[in-house]
Amino acid sequence: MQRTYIKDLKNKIGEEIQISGWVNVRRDHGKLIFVDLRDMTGMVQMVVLPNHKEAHQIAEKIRPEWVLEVRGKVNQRPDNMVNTDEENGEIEIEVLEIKTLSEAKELPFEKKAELNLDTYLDYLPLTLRTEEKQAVFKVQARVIQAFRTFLMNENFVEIQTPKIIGADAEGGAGVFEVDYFGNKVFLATSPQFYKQIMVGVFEKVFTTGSAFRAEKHSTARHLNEYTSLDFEFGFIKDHHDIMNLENKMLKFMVDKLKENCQTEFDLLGAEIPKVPDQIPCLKLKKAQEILKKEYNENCVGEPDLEPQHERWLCEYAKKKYKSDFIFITHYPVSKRPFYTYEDENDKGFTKSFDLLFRGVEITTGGQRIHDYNILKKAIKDRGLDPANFSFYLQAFQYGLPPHGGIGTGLERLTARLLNIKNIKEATLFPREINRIDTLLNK
Ligand code: AMO
Repeated sequence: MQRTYIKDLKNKIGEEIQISGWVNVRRDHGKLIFVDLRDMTGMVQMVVLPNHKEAHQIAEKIRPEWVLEVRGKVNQRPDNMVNTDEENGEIEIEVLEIKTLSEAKELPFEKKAELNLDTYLDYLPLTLRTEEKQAVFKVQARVIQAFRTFLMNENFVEIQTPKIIGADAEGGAGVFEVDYFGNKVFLATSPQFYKQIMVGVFEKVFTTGSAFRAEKHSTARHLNEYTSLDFEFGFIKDHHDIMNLENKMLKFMVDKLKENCQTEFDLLGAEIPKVPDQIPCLKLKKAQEILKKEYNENCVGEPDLEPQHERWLCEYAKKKYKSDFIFITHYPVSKRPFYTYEDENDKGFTKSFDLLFRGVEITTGGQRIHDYNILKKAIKDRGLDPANFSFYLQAFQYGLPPHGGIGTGLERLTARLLNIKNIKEATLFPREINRIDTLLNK
């Protein structure tokens, strides 16, 4: 018999069917055994009657997470048993035969139990199976899909970039060293060099993949391995072209989330954000003046924003512009990686930006230096040796147009979309200083 997915059972009342899935819960009522079975499409209540002896004997033993193949009959529930709040609340499967595909050991805690973060992380193969966690990562999958679809519609070409690299792009960021057959190389902190090189090949490119940062601290917004959503394109006028494209991409993404993920947002009690036609945009200096005026915070002239400043600026953007997003531009040259373009009309400051969303920076982007000699000088000015970047520099010797792009942290974006406080809960298998799957100090 062919398998029926649980979501399709409603249309098969009175029919004999076969379903497969995991036991969510078993409840015994005298001789009747009720089992909720779930598959990738939903959940249904099954009842095992004592007259189906063989099935009943198996049902007496099964525990949550056992994997079953069940033959049964789809019955309409009696009126007094209908539960309109429940998915499939009007039907019930009368079990005729059970085949155990896999047993599960006793669970260490109730699936619905509130767990502390460490316990949640210790048992991910199990704790990821809740409806809430499924919702988080379904939304995340849709975020990537929307990013990809939007850019492909805009004629961008998807590329894959290496994760083992010879020289680091991001400067300030912590870098993991790797022993590569006796040579010291690094794990990529971003796809930066390669996406720029590929502008010389395809003009418009994007990539999604792991980026590695040797963050020595464990915070609610940092991971040691995260997923970076990057695009890069040529023939721009300035950084506004890039911000406009990201703005358009976010609008598309939010539309797709409304289309496909409203149930997941409702389940998690989160609101799909509105993306304005023009996300508000402030220069860093102006943002700092606002912080002083509105929040009595004197940070004017500081080279960067603190996390609390980002939260305040988002609060301000919500109040003043009714926007969950705000761009901050013109960070000082000294605070940005060497490839960042200096604004010729605002010397010392860059045509680069961060995008803040619900209190956290989710994107960095900007125009890049495309002139070989200026870039070489920028490398030297940082005390770095251009010879270490000779491979990347070739792209500029053989002609690169004015270009720029963005990098967005997928997990930060997911966390902010769904109001998840700690980024680790928006990451399937988070890597942090104390843990690679299991605690490192154990
Ligand atoms: P940046 O270093 O600001 O810029 O990183 C871009 C975005 O990546 C995310 N991110 C992180 N997420 C989780 N844990 C981390 N440790 C972490 N570090 C960064 C953030 C951040 O906004 N090459 C540039 C991008 C560009 O200009 O195109 C870059 O990597 O969401």
